[in-house]
Amino acid sequence: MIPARSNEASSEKPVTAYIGLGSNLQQPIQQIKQALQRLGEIPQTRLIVCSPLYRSAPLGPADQPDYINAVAALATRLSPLALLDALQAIERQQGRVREGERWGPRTLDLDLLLYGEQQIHNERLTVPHPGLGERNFVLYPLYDVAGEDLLIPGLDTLGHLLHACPRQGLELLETC
Ligand code: ROI
Repeated sequence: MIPARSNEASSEKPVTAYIGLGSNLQQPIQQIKQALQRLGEIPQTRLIVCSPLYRSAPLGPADQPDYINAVAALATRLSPLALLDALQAIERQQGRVREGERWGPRTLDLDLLLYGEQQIHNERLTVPHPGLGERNFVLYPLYDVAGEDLLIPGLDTLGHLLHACPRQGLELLETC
């Protein structure tokens, strides 16, 4: 008999998933570094590489601190929703409260940007992450870890998206 596949594991072969990290509260640089360490501890998942850290002007209400942003590449055997659960658990561990103002400041945001070449749309998850194509604080660190040939499903190559996205307001800080 073939055992039913648990909904935790999605495939025999690891999938490359890209995670966007952002923080603008409670020592944002430390928040991002702590989160990167925790990404490496997710079950059935390996941290492949992380981008440098960037400081970025807030998108949304301007009366909030600048953000620290980065992108990490993971190799994971978790399904997209199991990975999302793991990301949200890390956000909670680092003091994220979800009742706050929409587009308001936050201790930690972990966005599932890409999951292999899949396009996913359900009540919990949209992949590629909405807004990915216009956000310089996502595209530039994504380029650092994935290069210009990366195909963003349903959109374009990363190189083309970058050309259309000014770097304004983004400051390179340090390697992680
Ligand atoms: N703005 C910047 N610069 N970086 C973010 O990570 C970020 N995250 C958000 C909103 C509030 C949209 N603005 C942001 O969720």
